[in-house]
Amino acid sequence: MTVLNPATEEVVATVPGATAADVDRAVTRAAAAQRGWAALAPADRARALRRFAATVDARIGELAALEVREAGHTIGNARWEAGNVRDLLDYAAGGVERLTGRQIPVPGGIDLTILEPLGVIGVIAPWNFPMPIAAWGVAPALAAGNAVLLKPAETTPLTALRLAGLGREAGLPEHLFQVLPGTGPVAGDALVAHPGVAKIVFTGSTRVGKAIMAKCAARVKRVTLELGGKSPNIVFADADIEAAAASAPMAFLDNSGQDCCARTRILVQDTVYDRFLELLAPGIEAVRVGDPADERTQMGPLISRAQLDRVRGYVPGELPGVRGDCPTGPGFWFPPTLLTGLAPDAPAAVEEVFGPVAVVLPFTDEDDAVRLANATEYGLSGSLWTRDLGRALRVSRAVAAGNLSVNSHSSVRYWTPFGGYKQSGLGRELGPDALTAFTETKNIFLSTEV
Ligand code: TXE
Repeated sequence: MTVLNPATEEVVATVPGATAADVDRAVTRAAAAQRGWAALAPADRARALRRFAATVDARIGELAALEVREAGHTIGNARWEAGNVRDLLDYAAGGVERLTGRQIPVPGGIDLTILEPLGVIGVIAPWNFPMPIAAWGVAPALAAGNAVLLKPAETTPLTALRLAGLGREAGLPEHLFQVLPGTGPVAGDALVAHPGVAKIVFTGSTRVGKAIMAKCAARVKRVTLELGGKSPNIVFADADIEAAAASAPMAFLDNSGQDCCARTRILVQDTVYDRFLELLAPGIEAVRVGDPADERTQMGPLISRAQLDRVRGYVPGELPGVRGDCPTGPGFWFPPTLLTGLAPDAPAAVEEVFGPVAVVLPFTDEDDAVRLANATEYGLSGSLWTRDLGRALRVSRAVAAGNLSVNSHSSVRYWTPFGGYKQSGLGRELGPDALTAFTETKNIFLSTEV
């Protein structure tokens, strides 16, 4: 597989793709490594993960530079992402000794509920946040006593391979955490189909997620899905309009809009619609798009030509709206774009574009806002801006999404749960229950009457 720098289209590296036979070998080796890992004292497992975190911490700059080259992320974002991997490993390490079972009173004996690791976990990661999303699965899965096989996306295998190297450098047992670069239909599918893989953690498109879920059903394989989103950013007339308008551009332009939580549907109460647009438009035009390695850059390129074509398909040039500037090429550039005057059910208003594109739509009252917010098949996240506490809670409850933020756009923290309603996903990642998702619960009853 050829890895391109999306900002320049230069070849960064070529990486051999794993075959089904490679996956099979990796599963056998991972299963052997897992038995020893699960038998370790919790403190020793925790210590190993902390060493892994420290090794990542010492290489933040190197990992970030690699992310800039293979994914086109701005250097500031890339540094944050590498730091996030360190934090995820540290947080998971802190959970190892707290992963405990229960004793539930039952007459005539003693009842034990114990948590067992699942075995070998397959993590299929996307390219939009290659390092953090991989670590969302890898860190808690390892902490709970599992082995992990990580299949990175075709376009972004390099940071994943480097992370596996750092794991070994930190002293993780051989074969416990392996990276299998390869294509979805070959390496990804082989992981999904393999009887030795106990659970699949997938982040990617809803289309592929559904196919993976169907395949997992054949073996009742455990599966966690984190799929697309089309998140609303609801601005009520009683909000701090200036603050809402100032934060709205980067809430959909960060990572060039290639973010499942991007607030791409800006819903504004009709009485403040014109004023909000007046404040918002200059903010979009002012976003600095260009060389992702430049510290001042706010937005880089899209990941690939295919993604650029997809975004262009949703946004033909003649659509009305506000557009910023971007380089012409080489590289996969698309300008910050806000579409105005679209019908609420236009494809760009309800489907995930996954580019620097948002729509702005007016609403009349609270019920109308909730109706519009819920009018997609997705339900991952959303924001609402209001000074009315009652409204904040009512609307947060009424929007069918896994992660809501009030007067903020923050959705993802490694210590709070994250995941989607409806077709945005299945199961939750991160947060205090992250390790439990990588265990099986076993109940044992011991009679005291025999
Ligand atoms: O995703 P794919 P693509 C959305 C976003 C984007 C669209 C297409 O809307 O525009 O999906 O992106 C692996 N068996 N998101 O085509 O194909 C693949 O190799 C097993 C949202 O890149 O779903 C990669 O590792 N695995 C999103 C991973 O699935 C398979 C992140 C994701 O790729 C497979 C990315 C198969 N048959 C895209 N086919 C988010 N939720 O953040 C592919 N893969």
